[in-house]
Amino acid sequence: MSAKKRVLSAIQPTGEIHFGNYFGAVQNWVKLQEDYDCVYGVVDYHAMTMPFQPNKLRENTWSLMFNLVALGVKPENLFIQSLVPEHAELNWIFNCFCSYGRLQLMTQFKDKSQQSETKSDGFISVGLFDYPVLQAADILIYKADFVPVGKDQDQHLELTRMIANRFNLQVDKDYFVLPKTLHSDAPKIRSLADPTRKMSKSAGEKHYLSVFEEEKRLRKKVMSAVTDSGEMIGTEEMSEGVKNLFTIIKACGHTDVHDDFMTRYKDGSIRYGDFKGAAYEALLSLNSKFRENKEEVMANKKEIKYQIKNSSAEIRKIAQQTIKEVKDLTGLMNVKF
Ligand code: AQP
Repeated sequence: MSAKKRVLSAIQPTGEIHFGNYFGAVQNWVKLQEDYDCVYGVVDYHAMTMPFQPNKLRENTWSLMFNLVALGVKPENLFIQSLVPEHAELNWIFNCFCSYGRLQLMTQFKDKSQQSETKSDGFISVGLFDYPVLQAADILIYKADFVPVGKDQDQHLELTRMIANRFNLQVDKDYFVLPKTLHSDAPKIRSLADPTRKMSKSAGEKHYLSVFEEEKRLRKKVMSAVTDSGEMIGTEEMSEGVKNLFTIIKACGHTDVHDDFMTRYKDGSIRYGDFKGAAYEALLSLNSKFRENKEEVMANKKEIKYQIKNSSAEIRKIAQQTIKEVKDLTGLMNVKF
């Protein structure tokens, strides 16, 4: 067994990867691969919790895999959730360790159930309600020490620790590790069009920037970012829109540019047109690199698919061992694997 601490995180195959996903989570995933035993999932069971198209799900799953590899995630660290059905088995067991009342408090369910209701004739799936329990299973099945995610996942991570704790108490053993949340320096990237909300796909096209965004569209979206009317410049206050652009420039690694504009903000000489231009340049430097990587990845699609099928099978062995132990601890029937 590896002596390294384990990191687990996951992303849903629901479309493109945006810069919120990247700065909040995936950028960290890539960095952590150096020093940790990393397990990263494309969680297709989760993608079924909102209205979805069965004939698109597999395609979306592979497309997300290729995109993650283009961003620097190593294929050997990746797995596809539905190739590890033990997640669903542990989900059921955890349903019995999580109270209905606690699950009702999840704010993401409140937001997403409204979206689901609008999109599909008032239909809200039990899966959407139960999603955080499946997420707890995703994490705990690998006994992860750290979970790099964006700020929107804090409540779900708290629930995960609560489930682990309850399980440990009931079986009278410190069996599950209580995982720690890892935030990047940019745990909440906001929509450029409406900085009161987070950058997200479900809010609509203008509310997110794809990491592979076509250059012209990237420019248009960044140059039309909402800032403020200018009367806050030089004061202690900073509008969410301006703060967001500073965060983005820094997250792109353009620290000098960030510091220079911060000085200009403080002394009142900043011009938002130039500032947005700098944010665009910073994003473009990453975006161009990603688009280049993507071409290379797409030329090796077949090999990457093969690698990920193998890595899913390897990673599954960890999950199978956990399920075996959980069944022993809870009195469920076990057969030898
Ligand atoms: N705006 C964000 N800022 C920082 N981190 C973010 N994450 C998501 N949005 C932001 C983090 O990205 C990881 C993957 O999240 P997900 O699987 O929920 O991805 P998604 O469905 O593609 O995210 P969206 O676009 O935000 O979906 P909707 O609109 O459906 O809610 C997680 O670690 C998350 O914290």
